[in-house]
Amino acid sequence: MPTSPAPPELHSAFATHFGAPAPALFVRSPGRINLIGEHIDYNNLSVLPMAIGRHVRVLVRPRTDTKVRIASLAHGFEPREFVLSGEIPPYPVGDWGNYVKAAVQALAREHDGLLGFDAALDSTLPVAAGLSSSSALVIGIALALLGANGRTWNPIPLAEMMAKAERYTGTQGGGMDQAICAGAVEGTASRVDFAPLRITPVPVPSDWRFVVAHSLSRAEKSGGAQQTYNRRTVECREALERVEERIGRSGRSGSRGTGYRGLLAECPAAELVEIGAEVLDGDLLKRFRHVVTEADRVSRAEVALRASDVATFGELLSASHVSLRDDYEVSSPALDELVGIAERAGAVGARLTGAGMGGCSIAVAPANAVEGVLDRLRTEFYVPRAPEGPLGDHLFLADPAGGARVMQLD
Ligand code: NG1
Repeated sequence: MPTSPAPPELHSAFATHFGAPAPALFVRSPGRINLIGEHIDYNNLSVLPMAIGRHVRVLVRPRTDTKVRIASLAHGFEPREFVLSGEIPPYPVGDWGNYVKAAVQALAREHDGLLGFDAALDSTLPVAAGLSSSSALVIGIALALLGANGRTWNPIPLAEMMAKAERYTGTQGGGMDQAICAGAVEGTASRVDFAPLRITPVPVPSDWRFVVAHSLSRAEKSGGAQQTYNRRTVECREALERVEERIGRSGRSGSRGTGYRGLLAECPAAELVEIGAEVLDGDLLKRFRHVVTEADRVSRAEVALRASDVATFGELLSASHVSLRDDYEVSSPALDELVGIAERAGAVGARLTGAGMGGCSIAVAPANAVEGVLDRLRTEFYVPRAPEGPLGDHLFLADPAGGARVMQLD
């Protein structure tokens, strides 16, 4: 067999499901950690994610009709088959095949004459872990379909299209994950700006280390976490409307209709928090305070990253976690514990990453302190819980990786 960048077990799975001839394309689509800027992308505020070297991997063979057949190596993900069109009826809510349909339907609406494909896929990303396995799948499928049809693609328009497309699955998500997955540059994190989408690579200093630690509970965005997530998007809108009304009345107009970004362009975050406290209370005040202070932390974190100032960067990460825990209320006891252990073990900062409500934490540490952090997480969190599978599935270092790619096989 000629050498292939795809693992042999994926080739075997493809042959078992679909027989000869061999697949023609291999797609690799990365997950991400979000360094900072959590739950603000859907408010059109900038975020700072980094693609990592764990991927959804797809072997693809073009078809001469409009069928899409797909098999996953992951346990519990049954094969799926449907016909490509601009109106694809969804599977029941929570079915993994809806991520496949989301990408295919969106592209079928945009491009005439697309034909289907057969594909086998696997993933080196933990599922429902806040590492964006869902968008890695959506972008991976989009590239499989485009590649199978010999179409070219550009990261920005593809990411914009797929951010909208993924809402087919029922989550009213922002566009961070699709953007970093499609547009990441190796060795860098990216500042992602929205409306219009822009991706600006920011180099990651070579002696910074990012520790990813799974809380061992899933952030099931196709289940209860989806309702919480969607409710937060509504709460953010309500809080914004009330503050805009107030600012309009007090003569600070110009911000009406321009959203959180407009507010932050006119007022420093600290002042906005004070204004918010006059017109909001309870949950809405808390959500508002998280959004505006998190946006401010993103700007400062980008400056710290560019200046290789790991101490300031770490402080901002830890402050972000406190805000997500207390004001946005999307942490969990296990995530708080992971963050606490990492900080006590010498990480300069730590926080939950992604949507929260389970999933992973990240910690940042200088290279010379990282072994201590890994060791304490292992002994204090994982050893007592004895999770199934190798420890490296739950606790690992993340390096800044490049974006999704399509490779032709010989
Ligand atoms: P994850 O962690 O992949 O569930 C979700 C959203 C992001 C962003 C983060 C919170 C999707 C596909 N992803 O990510 O847009 O809002 O939560 O910052 O909805």
